[in-house]
Amino acid sequence: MAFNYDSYLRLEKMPTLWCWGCGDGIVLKSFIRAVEKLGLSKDEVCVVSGIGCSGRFSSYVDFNTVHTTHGRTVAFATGIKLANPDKTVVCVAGDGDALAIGGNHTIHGCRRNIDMTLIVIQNFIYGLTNSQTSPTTPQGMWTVSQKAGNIDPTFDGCELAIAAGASFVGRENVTAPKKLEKLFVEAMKHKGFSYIEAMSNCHINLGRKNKMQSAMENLDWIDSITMPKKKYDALSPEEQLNLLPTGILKQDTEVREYCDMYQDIIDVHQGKRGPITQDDFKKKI
Ligand SMILES: Cc1ncc(C[n+]2csc(CCOP(=O)(O)OP(=O)(O)O)c2C)c(N)n1
Repeated sequence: MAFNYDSYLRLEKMPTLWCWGCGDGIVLKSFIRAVEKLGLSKDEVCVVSGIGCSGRFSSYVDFNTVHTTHGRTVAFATGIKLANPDKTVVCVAGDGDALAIGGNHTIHGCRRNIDMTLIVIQNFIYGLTNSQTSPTTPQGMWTVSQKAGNIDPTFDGCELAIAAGASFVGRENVTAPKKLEKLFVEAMKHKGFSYIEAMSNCHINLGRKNKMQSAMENLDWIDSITMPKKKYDALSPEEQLNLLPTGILKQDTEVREYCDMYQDIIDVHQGKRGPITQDDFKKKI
């Protein structure tokens, strides 16, 4: 029997504003399948998104949703999670949203290891506002803000999340929707901050001006610069240059989660326990 996506969608919001062939729809459907696999009711999930094409995500899904300001997804989601620790909180943001204007919140969400999943729809560009450079735009590419070619060095959001302390980090391409779904399942099951990059195409605002005229050409390019972690790890550092590993890149279940630690503070103030000491933290330094 065909999967019933409709029961998870706000059908009155259809069709989406996403361009024909945009990968955001694949992320949306993979996410919905993951929620169903986890057996979560719609009320158990809260989706928070910022501004951007990716930001429309929260309008389309029939969960508890917040469509918040550009770059503030993790900040809003942190408040929501602390007040509702039982909810499965998921942020959806673009690479501009999560890594440029919202980079600070992303770093500190990772550092706190608060239990939520941040899905970054990584399309290498500011899509909604028509092609400005983002922190993940490859050098040399045309953007509307750097028409002579982007000179800004890029960074790898997954490496950033690992370094900042996210306890679960992964990346998958929209060309592998089943793998993406599996990664979402693992990320949402994980207790702690999960950072996921869903590598997607923006053939309209990135591709057209960079010799990738169609969605397929843009997706082929993404496939050409990504590789499963196992294969990637077997390469020399020189061979790894300009390639991005996919799959689960970090999974640490030893680090304490922020809502649990916050409960410790509540317990201290309610006289249920003594003050918090360094022994309360298992985190390796
Ligand atoms: C504070 C603020 N600054 C700038 C904007 C304009 N703006 C809206 S979306 C966006 C970037 C979108 O790019 P990205 O976050 O990568 O998401 P995408 O559209 O590619 O999914 C910008 C700069 C805004 N809405 N608010």
